[in-house]
Amino acid sequence: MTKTLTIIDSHTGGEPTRLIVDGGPDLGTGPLAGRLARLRDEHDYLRTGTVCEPRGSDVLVGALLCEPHADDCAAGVIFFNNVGYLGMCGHGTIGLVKSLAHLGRLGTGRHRIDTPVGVVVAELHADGSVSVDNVPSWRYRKQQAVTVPGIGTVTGDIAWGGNWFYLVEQHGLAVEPANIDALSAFAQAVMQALHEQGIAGVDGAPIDHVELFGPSLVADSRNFVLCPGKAYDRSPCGTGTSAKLACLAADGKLAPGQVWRQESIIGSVFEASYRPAGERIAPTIRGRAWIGGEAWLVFEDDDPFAWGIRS
Ligand code: PYC
Repeated sequence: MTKTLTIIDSHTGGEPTRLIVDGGPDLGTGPLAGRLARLRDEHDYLRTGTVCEPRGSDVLVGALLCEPHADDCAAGVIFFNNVGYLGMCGHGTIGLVKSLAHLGRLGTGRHRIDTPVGVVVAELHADGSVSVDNVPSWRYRKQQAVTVPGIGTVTGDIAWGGNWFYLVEQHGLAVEPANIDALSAFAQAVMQALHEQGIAGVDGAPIDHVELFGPSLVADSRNFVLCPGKAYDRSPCGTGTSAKLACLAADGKLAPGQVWRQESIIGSVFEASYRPAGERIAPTIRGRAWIGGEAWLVFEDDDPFAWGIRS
């Protein structure tokens, strides 16, 4: 039987989010982490059908709107991309809030959002921007070296911002749009070397994002973020900016409440700051999303690629 899904497409500083509003599988109840596992194990076709080609592309992040489990949440969400699932997604949360506001389901003010890695609080501001109080973030390792074949020794910090990041300041590359191929190749080589050498986050959690930094003319820094599926983030990356704040805070380079402006490789900017949270920090990321479309995705019975071409 032909199946349809209702979606809203948005982009946050250039990075797209496809929100599935209706038509997804029944994942039962309980914490979002358990429902993510059911989606991954029993209904992965939803991910591949909505974000992989021929309907999607490597850069698209999917978001499945769910009933929340945690108290007083306005919505629950599970994020995924061309190769798997994301614990949290900053640009995606900004896109989610914009899309729910577009549907008339949210107004200005603060809203709790349930995710597989905990509750985040998002605020829709009167000017249309959205700030996200992200999950507690922290630096796990300072200046961890990795030997990268063909490149040499690279050093970077390992930090958690809702996903695991390896953050590199010294790489010898210009962080400019004209250099995206070289930045991608470098970051992919680093990611592969990290995996091969068993350099990981807590409990061996794979580091699935590599973040490279350079100077910016309009912000405090410009970044290039390689995502797990080898696409680069067009936005400054909410979880990556949270990881960056954790490193700056740990080095005593950014005071609580001080604003850090993070520019993306294509020139979009997030504003970020943090509050101390014990050994960790509580980051807030502010950015803007825009609606790109409202549609029904149609999955025909006899379409051999109805549920996507796996990356
Ligand atoms: O904004 O956190 C983010 C994000 C993660 C992957 C792509 N964007």
